[in-house]
Amino acid sequence: MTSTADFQAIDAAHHLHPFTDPGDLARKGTRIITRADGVFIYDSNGNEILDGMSGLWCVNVGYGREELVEAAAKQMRQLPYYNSFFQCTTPPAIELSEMLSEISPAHINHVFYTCSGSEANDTIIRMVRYYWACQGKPTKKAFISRKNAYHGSTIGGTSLGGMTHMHKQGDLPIPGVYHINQPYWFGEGFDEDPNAFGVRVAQELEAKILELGEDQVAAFIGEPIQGAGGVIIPPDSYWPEIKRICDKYEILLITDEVICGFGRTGKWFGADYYGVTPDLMPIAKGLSSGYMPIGGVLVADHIAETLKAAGDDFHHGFTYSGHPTAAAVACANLKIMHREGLVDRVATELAPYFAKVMQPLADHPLVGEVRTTGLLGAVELMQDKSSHQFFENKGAAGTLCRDLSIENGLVMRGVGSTMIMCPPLVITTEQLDLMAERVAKTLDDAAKVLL
Ligand code: PXG
Repeated sequence: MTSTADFQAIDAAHHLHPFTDPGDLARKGTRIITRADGVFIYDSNGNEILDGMSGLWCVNVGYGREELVEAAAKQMRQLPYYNSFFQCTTPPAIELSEMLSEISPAHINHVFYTCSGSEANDTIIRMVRYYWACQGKPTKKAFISRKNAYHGSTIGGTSLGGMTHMHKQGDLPIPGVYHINQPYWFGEGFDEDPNAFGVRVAQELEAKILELGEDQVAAFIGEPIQGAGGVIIPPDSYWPEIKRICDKYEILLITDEVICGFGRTGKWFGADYYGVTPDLMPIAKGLSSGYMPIGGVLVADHIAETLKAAGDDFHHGFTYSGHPTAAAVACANLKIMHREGLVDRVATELAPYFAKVMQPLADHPLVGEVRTTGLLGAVELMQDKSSHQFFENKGAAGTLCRDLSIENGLVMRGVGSTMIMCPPLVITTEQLDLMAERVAKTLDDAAKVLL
């Protein structure tokens, strides 16, 4: 059997990892995850670690689901691959499209398949501009997004996203993408009433539309709750105000459901949670619980009908759009979610329990705020909470805490100095207790170094 040291040496010699400083990783050595079951992952040294991040926000039904393995094997035996170009498709892609239309809002009944969330957002840029051109409004091209948003890592996804460290590499964003402030009350509006703050930052959208001209603006895009940006949960006033503005100026609304979709908030989609009706929803991750790479764009009827009436091809698509094996696994995944009532279970049982076990951590001397919605959670570290003072080097505090967390048997991510969590939707209340215990122990350990 290959030893951990051998694995690490080979990895360092040949593998460039995403979002990683390759020199630093080669010195430290990669953690090699060899298997997983339920909510636990196991590394090559035999450590059992509670996966508080569902892989990367995706393993909603948990690890070790034989049904998904079977769905893939069965489909691969029957028809491992065929494309959905040239007037063709496959039964799993058909079945999945219908299942998606059943769970999505009533006016959303079409899907365009991709392999990832990034490709979904690139698809959206092209589809939205084409839609407006078909509507006789070809000047409506601009996208308005938020600072610190994450919409993927392709050129389109990075541009729509608002991460400046990503923009610096590769001369991005592309022209025609504008970023307004995020609804990050704890970090950027702490001295205001949260709902007044929510309305104020939402109204930056209106100001930007007026600045650019309504006839230039195609769409607004936002994650219902920002994930990679640090689980930023907007005040309740935010999304209704955004929707009002989009309607007023005839701007398409895109809710990026790559993280919030598929039960994460206790509703099928984040848009349902906030009671807003989007025109387009990029999806990925929880669609297959990460068992297969598959994503897509859920498309509202008025857009789908416009494309159908255009009399031209939509010149866009991927070899693996509607991949039958990935689609078969996604269908099986959604069947598990229905059968086990996972979305309702999050809403009625797990979300309240998660909030209950996490909230007491707000009293910890290192913690400024604890926030949760559904099974998304954040614990924000602070140098001095009495004076609302953040750490000078937020990243160092978060990284230290993340590393300690893994030593304590819990995968928790650090975004700046915010520790974030997103456990599988099959986690039990006992396992949530264990998770909260490990977070508490990690905070104690981190406080010894940081305070
Ligand atoms: N939109 C959102 C809201 C996402 O969270 C994407 C699009 C892109 O999906 P793909 O499948 O292309 O990765 C994402 C992905 C992190 C992290 O550090 C988050 C994501 C991906 C990688 C890292 O939290 N989210």
